Amino acid sequence: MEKMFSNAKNDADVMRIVQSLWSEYDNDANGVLDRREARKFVIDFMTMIKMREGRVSSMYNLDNFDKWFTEVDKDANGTIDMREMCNFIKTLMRQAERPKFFTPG
Ligand SMILES: [Ca+2]
Ligand SMILES: [Ca+2]
Repeated sequence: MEKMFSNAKNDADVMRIVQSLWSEYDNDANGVLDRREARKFVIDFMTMIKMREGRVSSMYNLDNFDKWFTEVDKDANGTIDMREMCNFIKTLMRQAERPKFFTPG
């Protein structure tokens, strides 16, 4: 997973990665992540960021999972779709102070 995201260079890459990972987390295959499914995604994603950056913004700490979920679930329908997840990841990448989240070239 880390390797995939470190190779992401643009929005289309992010979308492609999210699509390829989706089935791994969408256990009931209904096309969206509910809270339980999203939690697993967040745990994996945050573990990756932590290994990379040595820290995680408190916003993305699992203690704040409910806050995170509300933030990412833009249309507030209780599930996270691919578009919402992509927006979250892109925002996170833009917010990263150090651009090393992206591997140059
Ligand atoms: Ca699902
Ligand atoms: Ca939603």
